[in-house]
Amino acid sequence: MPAEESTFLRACRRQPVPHTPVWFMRQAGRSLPEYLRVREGTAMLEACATPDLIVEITMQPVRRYAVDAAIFFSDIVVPLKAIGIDLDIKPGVGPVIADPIRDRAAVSRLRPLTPDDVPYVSDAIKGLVGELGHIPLIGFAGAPFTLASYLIEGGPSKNHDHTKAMMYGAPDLWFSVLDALADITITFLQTQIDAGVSAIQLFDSWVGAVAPEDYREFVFPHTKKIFDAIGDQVPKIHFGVGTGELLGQLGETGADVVGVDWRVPLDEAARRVPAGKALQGNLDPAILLAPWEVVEERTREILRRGRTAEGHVFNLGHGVLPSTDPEQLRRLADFVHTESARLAAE
Ligand code: 1CP
Repeated sequence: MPAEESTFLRACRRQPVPHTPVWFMRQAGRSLPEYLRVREGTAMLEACATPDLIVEITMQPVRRYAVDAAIFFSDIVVPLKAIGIDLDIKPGVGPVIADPIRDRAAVSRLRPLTPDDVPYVSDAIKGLVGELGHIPLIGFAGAPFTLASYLIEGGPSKNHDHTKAMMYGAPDLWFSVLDALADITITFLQTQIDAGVSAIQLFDSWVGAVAPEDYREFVFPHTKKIFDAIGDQVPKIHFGVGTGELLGQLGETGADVVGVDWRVPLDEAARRVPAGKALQGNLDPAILLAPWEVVEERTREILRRGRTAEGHVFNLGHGVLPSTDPEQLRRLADFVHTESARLAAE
C-alpha cells in the first residue's frame, strides 16, 4: 500500500477511514531509552545535522508503536542555525540565542534560507521515505510567531515580554521579522516536500499568548503566506497550545487540519473551525501518567467527540512528556485503532 493510501493522509483529506489514525507529537525523544542511548555524547543540534541519527531516531517510535505516521526528527530552530544565527539547544532548557534580535540592524541577520543550507535534512528524508515504506512521513517547521519569540526573547519565555513589546511598539520592525521568518519557513518546508515528506505540520506552539484581534493583525498574514506558498502539494497541519480562541483563524490560514490542545473538546473545536477542516488531537499528555483505565476512558471520549469532525487524526494535546512510560503509548496506539473501528461499526 503506497503512503498515499494511508489512513493518516485520508483522514487529513477528510476521506472515510476504517479506523482513526494516530501519531504522537514528540513520539521520538526523551521518553524512549533507545533515544537516550543513541543521543549519548551528541549535542541536540549536532544530532539534527547527522542524517544517520535522524533516520534512526525517527524510526524508533515506529518500531515500538502502531503509529500511522512518522515525524521527521529535527527542531524548529534548525533553519535559523542553518542561516548562521548563533544559537544552541541547551539540555533541560531549549533553544538559547546568543544575541537576541531586537532592532533593525539585527533583522538583516535573518537572511534567506536555501536548500543547500540544510543538505542533511534532504538526505535524511530521502533515506527515511525508503525505510518507512507505506508509513507517511510528516515534515515540520516552526511558525513565524513562535520562532520570533525565541529570537527576540533569546530563549524560552513565559510572558513573551520583548516579543510583544516589539509587536505593539514597533510594528514595522515586527512585520519585517515575521516576513523574513515566513520566507525561511517556506524554503524549509519546500525542501522537505521536495525530499519526499507526505504531509507537513506548522507548529505555532506559543501563539496562544496572543489575543484574537492581535492574531488577525500581527500573525495571521504571515502564517497564511506560508500555507499559500505550499498550496495543495501535501496536507498541511497547524497546531498551537492554548489556542481555543484562535481555532477558527488557525483554520482560515489555509491549513487542512487544525491541531487542538486538551483544553477544548473536539466537538466544540469542530464548531469553531471553518467548514472543510479535519481536526487533530487531543489527549492531555499528562493523562498518560495515570493508570491505563483512565487513559482508555479519556481516549474513548475523544474518539466519540472526534466523530463530529469532518476528519480526525488522534494525537496528544501537546508533546509526549519525558516521564511517560512507552508501554502506555504502545497500548494507546492499539486502542485508538480497535476502539475507533468498533465505534464506526456501532
Ligand atoms: O536533547 C534533547 O533531547 C532536547 C529535547 C528536544 C527534542 C527531543 C528539543 C529541544 N527538541 C526536540 C525534537 C523536536 N522538536 C521534535 C521532534 C520530536 C518528535 O516529535 O518526535 C519536534 C517536532 C520539535 C519541535 C519544537 N521545538 C517545538 C514545537 C513543538 C512543541 O513541542 O510545541 C518547539 C516549541 C521547540 C523548541 C524546543 N526545542 C527543544 C525544547 C526543549 C524546546 C521547547 C523549549 C520551551 O519550552 O520553550
